Amino acid sequence: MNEFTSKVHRDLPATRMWGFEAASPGPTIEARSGEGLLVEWVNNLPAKHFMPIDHNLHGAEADKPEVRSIVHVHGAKVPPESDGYPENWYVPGKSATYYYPNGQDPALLWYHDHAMGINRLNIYAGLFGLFIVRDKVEDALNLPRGAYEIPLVVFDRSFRQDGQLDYPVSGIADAPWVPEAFGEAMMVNGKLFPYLDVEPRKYRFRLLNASNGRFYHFSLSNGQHFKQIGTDQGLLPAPVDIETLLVAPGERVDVVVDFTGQRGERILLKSDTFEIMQFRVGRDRVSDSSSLPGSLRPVPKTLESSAIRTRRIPIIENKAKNGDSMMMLLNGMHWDMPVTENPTLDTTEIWELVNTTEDSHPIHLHLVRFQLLDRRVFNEYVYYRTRELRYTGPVEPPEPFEAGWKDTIRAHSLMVTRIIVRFEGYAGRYVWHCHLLEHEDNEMMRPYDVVAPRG
Ligand SMILES: [Cu+2]
Repeated sequence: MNEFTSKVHRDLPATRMWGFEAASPGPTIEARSGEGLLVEWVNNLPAKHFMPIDHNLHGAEADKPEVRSIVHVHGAKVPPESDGYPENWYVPGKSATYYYPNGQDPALLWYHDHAMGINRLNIYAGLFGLFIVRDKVEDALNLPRGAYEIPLVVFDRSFRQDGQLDYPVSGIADAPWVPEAFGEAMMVNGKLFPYLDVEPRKYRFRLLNASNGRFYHFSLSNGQHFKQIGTDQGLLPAPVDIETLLVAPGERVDVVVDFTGQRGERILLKSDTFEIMQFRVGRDRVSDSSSLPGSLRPVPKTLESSAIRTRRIPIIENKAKNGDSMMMLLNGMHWDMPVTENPTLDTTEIWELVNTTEDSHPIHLHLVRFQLLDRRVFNEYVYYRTRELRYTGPVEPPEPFEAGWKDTIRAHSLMVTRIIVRFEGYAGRYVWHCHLLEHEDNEMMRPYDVVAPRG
């Protein structure tokens, strides 16, 4: 992890950033399923932070070193000591060597800082990169690959006129935390408003929303559809034709776009009114030997009957007297309260996320992959008064584009979102949290224990 400067656009002076080696996103790590690897994550950052630390936040008190970091690989099934527990941060001059067994299906994972109380600032400064797992089964599908498989890491930032990153503050000098951070400028793979020359053929784009708080509704300006082939944790059973991709912070989508009929066109990747990037399609016909098979990889449904326990977990917002958002809590609990989620290794549970807040929260569990069962609208007033769930709408099954393996799920506002999770791999202490980084840094994160079965 280093500090460096980077030209994000030809019309802007170079921007100070933090990243891996000298890049943000950092170098992409490629791994094969079942082949482990060791990474030494070296903190070579300066001693002073350049983002507004809020010392009121738990874990970021004034007696803590300003610059601390620890790396977590989002979506990786790893032993607890290699997962990057938020309190195990280390300072410049130190490093940690983590083991990634990669005993999991092919997927686009991503590594990023996870340091307690300043995670949102370290990631905004640039501490993230991609980690791709592959295997023979996926290779055999003959999807577009090599130069035709392109990761697109999308995130928003604000810049000052001198080209430097601008992170929003509350206006209260000794309490700068803001409940949500949105940038005005859209970045892809570390560049501002980039374009990509493409050939008139199929491409595989692996999209990651690495924003602190912004949700995207990706679409193409010519009305062309995406073929979505995968979710966070790997391939869908079959491609899904989709016009708009809704992607929350931390989520990934894997798509194929066919530019064959678009020779000479310029096509924008858009989100609502934002223009994200441009595809410039070549005029010359090319041959394309890649394929988009009708079936990809089976995703066996985890049956509700296999769950040994259902946990009902409210998501609650605490407001200040003036109505401002103070913090949002999982299960009404702060980070340093005793562990309440303690599933047994190799068992399956249903988690009912009862979102009583006005925000949609992307909820991420470390270690595991899971499936979305359904979502359902409920009466929040009855719930507040009695803690009873009175449903006021029909059961909404997963959309076809989220009917695969997930590790981050949108818990929609005023809905119950039910996921089914098998806790496999390792016993030990992990975390689960909201992936809106401003929420996560302000108590919307909880430790959880995977408990080894007795005997
Ligand atoms: Cu949240």
